[in-house]
Amino acid sequence: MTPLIITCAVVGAELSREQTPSLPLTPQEIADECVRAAEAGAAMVHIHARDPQTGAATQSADVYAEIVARVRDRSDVIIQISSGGAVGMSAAERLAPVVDERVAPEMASLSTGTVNFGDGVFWNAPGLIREFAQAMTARGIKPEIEAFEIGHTANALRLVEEELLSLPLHIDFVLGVPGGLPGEVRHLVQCVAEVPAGSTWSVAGVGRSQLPLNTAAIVMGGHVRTGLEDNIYYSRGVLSEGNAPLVARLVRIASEVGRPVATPAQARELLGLAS
Ligand code: KMH
Ligand code: ZN
Repeated sequence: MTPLIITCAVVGAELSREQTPSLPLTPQEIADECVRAAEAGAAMVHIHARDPQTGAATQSADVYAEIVARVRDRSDVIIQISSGGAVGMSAAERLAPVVDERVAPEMASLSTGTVNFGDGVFWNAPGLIREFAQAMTARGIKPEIEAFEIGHTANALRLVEEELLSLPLHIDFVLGVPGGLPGEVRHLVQCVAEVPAGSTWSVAGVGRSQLPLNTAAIVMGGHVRTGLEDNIYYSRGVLSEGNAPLVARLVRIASEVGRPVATPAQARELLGLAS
């Protein structure tokens, strides 16, 4: 069986310490969480930066550079930074860490469509998507396509036709966002049918859909994203004590069904990243 790539989204942009005390906020805390997730079995981390003073989401290249340096010092985990940032950020703000040479991530998220996001709108107009794709391709940064709706895969394939992206893609279906495609297994099955041959996919389920969707992906041959960004609970009403327990549980499930877990080196090979 293809080794399972576990991605851990350690912090996100929307959560606060009031919701979970284990949310990492400073560069040191975020880097520590990345390393703990990697030690638990994650081959990749999806990183958002937070303002060290206020804890608010930031796309400051300075802060990203510090987090990334701290992770690289201690781990060979694949670093994927967010180009999504938080609802309401401008395109230039969101792109800042992607184009900063000090950050130079191997991967960055690339949302390929606008979606309602709770009471807000996560705005990804065609021009913005093209600009982001071009910026990543020009720097050799592999995008992780974030698909919140089934049509977002078709939007990514349009970028391939326009030669702004190249195959194979890596597509992460982010399901269960209030305002986006819901997070039942039947929705995932529909999404997977749209993945072009030779491309890889993973699934992130928001809230209570995280564990069932991750489990389905493990047996379907896809990959998984877990982490506090998508879900802060370990079980009903019980907060997860950080990211590592969520990762460790997926390692155990994979082991029970005979699916090996990818090391960062194996993940790089599966994703076509330079090693
Ligand atoms: N914070 C969300 C509005 C990404 O990281 O690329 C967008 C997001 C997607 O988290
Ligand atoms: Zn994110």
